[in-house]
Formats: sequence, C-alpha cells, structure tokens
Amino acid sequence: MSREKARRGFTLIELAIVLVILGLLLGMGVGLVRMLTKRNKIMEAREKIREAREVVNAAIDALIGHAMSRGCLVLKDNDPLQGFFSGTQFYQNAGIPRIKDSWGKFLYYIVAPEIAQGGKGGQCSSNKDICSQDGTSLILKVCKDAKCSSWDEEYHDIAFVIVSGGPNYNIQISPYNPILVYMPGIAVDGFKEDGNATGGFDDIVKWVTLNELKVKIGCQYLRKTLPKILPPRTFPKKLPIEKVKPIEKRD
Ligand SMILES: [Ca+2]
Repeated sequence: MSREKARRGFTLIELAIVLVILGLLLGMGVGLVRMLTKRNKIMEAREKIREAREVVNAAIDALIGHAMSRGCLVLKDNDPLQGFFSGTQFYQNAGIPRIKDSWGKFLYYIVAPEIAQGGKGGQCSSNKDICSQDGTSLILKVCKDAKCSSWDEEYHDIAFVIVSGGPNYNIQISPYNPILVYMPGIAVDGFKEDGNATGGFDDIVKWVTLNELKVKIGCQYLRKTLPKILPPRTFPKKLPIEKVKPIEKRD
C-alpha cells in the first residue's frame, strides 16, 4: 500500500515537472515567435528601403535619358517653390511615367533652374544646355541638427535631387536653396507642403552634380577638358531600421 502511495506521489511530481517543462517550452516558443516576427519586420523594412533606393535610381536614369535626348532637364510647369520644382507631376508632363517609392508615394524632384526647361520634347534653348553650363546655383547641405546650425557636408553645382519620403511616408528635407537634408533620426519636418508629421528623418535622398550629369550624357566628347567626377552619393547610407513605424498610406 505504501509503495502504491509512493508511486502515486512520484506520478504527481512527474506531472508537475512535465507541466513546468511544458510551461518553459511554451514560454520559449512565444519568445521565439516574437523574435522571429520582429526579425521578419526588420527584414521587410530593409527590403522596402532597398527597393526605394532602386526606384530612386530608376528615376535618375529616366532623367538622365531625358537630358541626353533634349540637352536639358525637365521642368514642372507650375513651380511653387521659389524657382525650384516639385516632382509630383513632372514625370507625367515630360512623358516619363510617374514613379512611386516602395511605400506608394510619388518621388520628389528638385532641379537647378539653369539647366531646366518645360515642354515634352524638342531640343532645349541654348541658354539651358547642360553641356554649356559651368555651374548651377543649387546647393545641398547635410545637416547635423534640425536648425542646420552645423552641417557635415556641403555640395555646390547640384543638377538635380530625387527624394523618397522614406518609411514614415513624409518628405522631411527642406526643398529651398540651399536644400537641407539631415542626419538619420533627427526630429525635423523641413517640407510643410507635404503635411506636418513628426518622427526622425528617414528620407532617401540622391543627388547628381552638374559635372556628373555632363559625364553621364556625354558632354566630355563635346569638350576638350574633362570635368571633374565625384563619386555618386546616396544619403543616408544607413537608416535606423529598428525605429521604423507603421506606415499610414495616403494619396
Ligand atoms: Ca521621411
């Protein structure tokens, strides 16, 4: 009889141990699922950023092709921005398909007025000819703070800039001259026309200088002196992926 009680007691202990182990395994499983879910979200966010960079590059290629055929860059007809130009319609006006980034938002375009002219086709006037220009008035700064009281880099003779609003769906650069872009994560909204939104700077910005554009469209074959070539720049090189917030889609 005592042996039977002992066996029953041992069975209960066994059950308790099994329950504890099951609880631990379940807890580990939940933790693992959470970790994998977070990892998947991070990978998905990275993939979208990679796609957005490709879309920005495709827009740049489209513009270079347009410049090659016309001799200058395309200009949006209605310019609300002090002589520089937003890109919500320009692709369509120029016969180039409008391009959205991987979050479903149209890219933003700024072009130097010295090398831009309206119209869908035909050669540009000689005073807008890219190969004839020695510089542009467009400047770009990479700011270290929201007021841009200090900046990391400054570039002159910018030909054009393409911007994706990034994961937070809000264009945050300052689109005037000088154009201001910011170090990743800085709380800033330099572009009120795109709506007010908070959050760290996460725009994907790429710019092409006049000299780079000259080389791309073949000006060097028309001139005796070869313009100085700088390496292409994409900003920022890295985004704070873990801080990516849910995207609220708008049109
Ligand atoms: Ca943004």
